Amino acid sequence: MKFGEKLKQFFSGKTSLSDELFDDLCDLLIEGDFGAAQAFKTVELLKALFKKESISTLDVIQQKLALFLAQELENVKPAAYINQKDELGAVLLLGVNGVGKTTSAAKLAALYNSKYGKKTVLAAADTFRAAAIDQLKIHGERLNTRVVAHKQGGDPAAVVYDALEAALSSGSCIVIADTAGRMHTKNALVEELRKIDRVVEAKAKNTLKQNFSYLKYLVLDVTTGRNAFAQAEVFHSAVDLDGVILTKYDSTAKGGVVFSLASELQLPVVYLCTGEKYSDIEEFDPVKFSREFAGIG
Ligand SMILES: Nc1nc2c(ncn2[C@@H]2O[C@H](COP(=O)(O)OP(=O)(O)OP(=O)(O)O)[C@@H](O)[C@H]2O)c(=O)[nH]1
Ligand SMILES: [Mg+2]
Repeated sequence: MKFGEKLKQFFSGKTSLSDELFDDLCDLLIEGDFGAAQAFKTVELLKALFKKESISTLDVIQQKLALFLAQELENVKPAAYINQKDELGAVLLLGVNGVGKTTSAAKLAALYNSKYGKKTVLAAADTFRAAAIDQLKIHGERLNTRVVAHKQGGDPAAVVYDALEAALSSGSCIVIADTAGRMHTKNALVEELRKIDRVVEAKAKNTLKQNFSYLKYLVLDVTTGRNAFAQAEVFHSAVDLDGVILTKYDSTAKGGVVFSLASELQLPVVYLCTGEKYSDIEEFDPVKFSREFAGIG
């Protein structure tokens, strides 16, 4: 059951507003992967509204909750997307093991092509495992997209550099770099990301004359709940992320972590992935997401 369904049932099962109801709502928000402090703050705000505006019906509280949540998401820096006018661009996909980086790289290649009419180059910057390079090559073949790869064990920054060169020579192209899954607790691996980041920055500044979109997206598996937030904190402090791709929002996902990413890290979600097919990706819509989370619609 989606979390919004739970909230819907919660509201429909109650008849009147009471302190107990607000306490239960707080517990439910925490269960939905809200941080405890934030759940408490949200419920206090609703309580204050309830007293000030003498709200007496539950559906108004539910509407106010959805509105408040959407505002929280809209208060962060605007979601950063590839500028369609830019001839060249690079998107770096980061994240821990198994969250869906490689799948998301392929989905983005398909999306940029179908939506913006852009060519893409996939950069196999996950050089840890030979299988990872092969996995990206299979996607490249299916999508008819060039894949730039080196040998297993190679320098990931060099792969991204070569992919940028390939994009440059083809005129108009977006590089999408798949990187190795790394524990956010391992400093050496996080340092390696900084190196890739420096290479792209330097290339953009020194060589590329055209306007250049450069985006760093963290891929988070929404089913990992609050752990996803801990991952975001580390990656964001290492490389200053532009946004989050939230994957696996297709099963029993809760999704409350989205509000912590916004309010505590000012980090917007840019895409929501809801399955394994190339088309299972959509631009994140804060109002729609908040309404769904609050069990409306
Ligand atoms: N249901 C669902 N499955 C997904 C989604 N995105 C990725 N997956 C699946 O999650 C698994 C891991 O995906 P990968 O793309 O290989 O993840 P990764 O982050 O590249 O993994 P590593 O390279 O091992 O770190 C695969 O079985 C994917 O099919 C999604 O949005 N929904
Ligand atoms: Mg991978």
